[in-house]
Amino acid sequence: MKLPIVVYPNKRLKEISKEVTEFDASLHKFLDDMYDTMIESNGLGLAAIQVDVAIRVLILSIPDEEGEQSYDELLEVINPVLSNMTGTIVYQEGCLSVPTFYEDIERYEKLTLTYFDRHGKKNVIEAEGLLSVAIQHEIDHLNGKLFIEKLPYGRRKKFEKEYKKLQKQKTRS
Ligand code: QAP
Ligand code: CO
Repeated sequence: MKLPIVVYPNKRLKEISKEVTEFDASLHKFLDDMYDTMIESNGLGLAAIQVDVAIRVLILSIPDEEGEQSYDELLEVINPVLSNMTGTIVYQEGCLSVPTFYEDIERYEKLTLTYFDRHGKKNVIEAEGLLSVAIQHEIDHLNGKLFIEKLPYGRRKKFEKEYKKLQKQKTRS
């Protein structure tokens, strides 16, 4: 079932999400709903707070070389912790909670992610490139941060102006 997405400037997106303690059927149902929401919205990643639930859960589906998003490639990440961050990478990021805006953002190039899967099993993976960018973007959501907060002052001002203009257009139509 597709869930409604919380969009900027909704204050809910600033909340710090809480650790998951129960890896039960209701969590599994929620993860399935997050997947439907992400796929139907053409997303690569989604954090629980973006569908109005403040728990430390995110999902990622990075397309393969053919640009296909398959369910086997889906990463369900619960209570994530980052370590061994190295290097820098600039990537043009977007966000389902900031629709139609894309900006170049600098992140770590490589990192180690430690997390729990839906059954509460601990996993450790190494990530680089787009996967590394996506992990950092989604973990920022768990800490109440959006990618637009990383923009330099001038670009942030320009964004706010254009975003407000777009929202006015939306309310008129
Ligand atoms: C986060 O972003 C991310 O504006 C996921 O109109 C960002 O799925 C991961 C989207 C950069 C890796 C690199 C955005 C869809 C989707 C929009 C998304 C839109 C429709 C964004
Ligand atoms: Co986002």
